[in-house]
Amino acid sequence: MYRIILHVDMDSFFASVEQCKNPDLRGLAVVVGSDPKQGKGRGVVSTCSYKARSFGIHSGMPISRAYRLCQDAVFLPVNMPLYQEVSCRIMKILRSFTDKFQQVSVDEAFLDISDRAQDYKEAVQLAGQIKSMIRGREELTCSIGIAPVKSVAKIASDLNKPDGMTVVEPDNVVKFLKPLNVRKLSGIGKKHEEILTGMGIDTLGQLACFDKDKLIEIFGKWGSKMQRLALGLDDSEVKESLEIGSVSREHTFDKDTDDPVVLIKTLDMISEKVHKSLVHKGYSFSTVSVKVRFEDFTTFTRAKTLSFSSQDQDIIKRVSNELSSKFFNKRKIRLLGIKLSNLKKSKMIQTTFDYFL
Ligand code: TTP
Ligand code: MG
Repeated sequence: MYRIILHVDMDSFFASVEQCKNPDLRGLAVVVGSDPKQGKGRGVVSTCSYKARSFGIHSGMPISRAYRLCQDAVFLPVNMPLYQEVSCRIMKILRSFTDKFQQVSVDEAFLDISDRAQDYKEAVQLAGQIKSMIRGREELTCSIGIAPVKSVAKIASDLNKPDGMTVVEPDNVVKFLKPLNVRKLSGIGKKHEEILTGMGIDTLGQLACFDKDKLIEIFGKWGSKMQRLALGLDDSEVKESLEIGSVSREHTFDKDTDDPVVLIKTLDMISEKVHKSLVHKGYSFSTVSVKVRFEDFTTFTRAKTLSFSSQDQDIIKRVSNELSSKFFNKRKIRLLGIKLSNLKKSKMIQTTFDYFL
């Protein structure tokens, strides 16, 4: 018997919440980011409204570049407590539809509704109810993917944004995945895409029928997993994950280096990545750890715990700099990494989790 899984993802979440708070912003190009300073700051774009996207602006882009693309855009700072409050209410709505629920990030969740819907027709009706409840209560839109497995539901929710609904019935899974670019699969980033392209693999269909041993040789275990996912085979359950231990990112240099300028620049880049992941998951941290691996593979870690919980990117940069700079000017470095731990959900989100336990 097949399962029916929904992946719900809010549309341009931070920007849409800002538009709700200030309806004058509706229909405008709204850019939310760190250090926006009316487009003159040095931060990056967290997200932007769909109108802003039509100018080519997107998440991760420097604010200065966004400003060059659209000078009329409204630039706003990230107001995380507000987004977490709204997120908390949305998750509460979603939980009311099923016991099998899994929040994945501040604006997305999986729902296994196999027990609630007889078939895909009923699932579509239920998804419609979810959309109208979120619209009615929060004046926000979301996009929903419906499929028999989580990985396919996630891909589907992203295909018709904003305010979309994409249904992939069990018999259609392979056909649906076949023409899609490999990047659609969560877990395949830019680096893996480049390697796959080099192997002549652009689509999930090509990945699905590629020599499995070769994939394992290049990607290890992930090689066979990605091939299974490309075939629509994903037996992972929808289940609540209340705590994540840590968020970390590493960078291995193409060529070992002792150049302090390169090392500090790389550390800043890793700080940005790890911060992005933290914010996306809706956590704050109180411990920052760094990992330094020298050319001979000797590896050192150092950590610092703050007396408070934070989501501040500058703190990550400052502390990781302080902890790792002691290792600079010694031997050549092969790898740098940053880990954030002692993670906490915001108070609002914790209250909801407690309530439902
Ligand atoms: P996403 O769901 O990836 O993006 P989105 O909701 O803004 O837009 P979409 O309609 O395409 O789903 O991320 C949810 C929120 O997480 C987003 O509103 C802001 C935050 N975020 C960052 O802070 N940095 C990032 O690089 C990304 C991708 C998201
Ligand atoms: Mg979203």
